[in-house]
Parts: sequence; structure tokens; C-alpha cells
Amino acid sequence: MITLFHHPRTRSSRFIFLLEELGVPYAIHRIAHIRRPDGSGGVDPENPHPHGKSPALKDGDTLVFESTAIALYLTDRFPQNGIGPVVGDAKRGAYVSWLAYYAGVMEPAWMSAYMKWDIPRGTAGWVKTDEVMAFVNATLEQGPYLLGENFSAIDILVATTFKMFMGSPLLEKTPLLDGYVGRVLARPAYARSQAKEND
Ligand SMILES: N[C@@H](CCC(=O)N[C@@H](CS)C(=O)NCC(=O)O)C(=O)O
Repeated sequence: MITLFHHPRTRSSRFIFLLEELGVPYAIHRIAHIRRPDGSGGVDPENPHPHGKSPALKDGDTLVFESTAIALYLTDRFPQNGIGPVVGDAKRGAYVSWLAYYAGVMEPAWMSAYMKWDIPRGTAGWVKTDEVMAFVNATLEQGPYLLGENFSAIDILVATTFKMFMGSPLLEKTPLLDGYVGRVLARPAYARSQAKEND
């Protein structure tokens, strides 16, 4: 049995969306509280994440943490709905690259922009958001989704993140991005996930 450790309106919400896409049975274990930037909250001792963060996932006794690892684990474990290219698929390389890029480049890029950290080009392991967006835009111009014709779990991570920031000083709203986010969030699995958000 899959159990998603979830706290409403955090990064774990994306995995309700993914699990709905996969159409497999799962349970949601609500994380009672997480640490908040203002110093409130705290680590829930029942949350198996090593740092008390949201999300975490258990598959029987197997613990999976880190959003991109959870995405890859789930789409490999449940390949039937084709939500992530598996080993042997021509898109597998692009899929794992985008997952790693999301965690290792995109999130640090936006976090450093938000914190106003100046990242000198050429020294950090990531690039600034303008370079990220040039790559994202060029990719989305080729196909409706990041991997081309087919929707995958990387679109869940990226489109839900863009939804949060689009229109703020951190991310300009453009017809291309707006169309992409709208396409991903129009999926019935997203609506079903929203209904379970507060479970
Ligand atoms: N790198 C982690 C980040 C998870 C994360 O930071 N989640 C936030 C909520 S969106 C959290 O649990 N914060 C509480 C804390 O850092 O203790 C992932 O992608 O899964």
C-alpha cells in the first residue's frame, strides 16, 4: 500500500495529483505540522521524512523522500498509465534529466532570486532564472509538454510551481506559460487532487 505523507498546500499536494493520474490505491497520512519560516510549527514525529518535511512516501516498508525521487519512484512503480517514460523508452533520458534539473537547478534558481542572493554565473551548480526560462520556453515551443507530445510527472512539478509564481516579479506571465499551466491543470486528476487537498 502506498501512503503519502501530506501537509495541505505544500509540495506534497503535487503527489495527490500524480497518484490520481496513476489511478492506483493510496492513503494520505496527514502530517500534523511542519516548520514554518516565521519560526512557528515544528517537526511531526510521525513524519518519516529525515528532516520532517513534506512530502514523504511509504510503499510498505520502503521510504521515499525528495519530490523528484518520489515522482520517479511512482512512475517506475506504476508504468501502466504512461505518466513517466521507463527504462528503454527514448524519452527516458530527457525525463530523468528534467527531474534532476528541477531539483538541482530550477528550485535553487528561484530560491536564490527570491532571497536576492547574487549567484555569479559559472560558479554555482545552477543558473539564474533568466537562463532557466530561456530553456523552458525553447522546450515548450517544441511541444505541448516538457517531454514533447506526452504529459508526464515532470509537468506536474513544473506547472504547479509556475502556477504559484506566475505574474509575480519572479515569473512573467506569458501566453506560452499560461497555456502550459492551463493545459496541465485542466486535467481531471488535478481537480480530483484538489478535492483531497485537505484530507
Ligand atoms: N527538497 C524537498 C523540499 C520539501 C520541503 O521543503 N517542503 C516544505 C513544504 S513545501 C517543508 O516541509 N518545509 C518544512 C521544513 O523545511 O521543515 C522536496 O522537494 O521534496
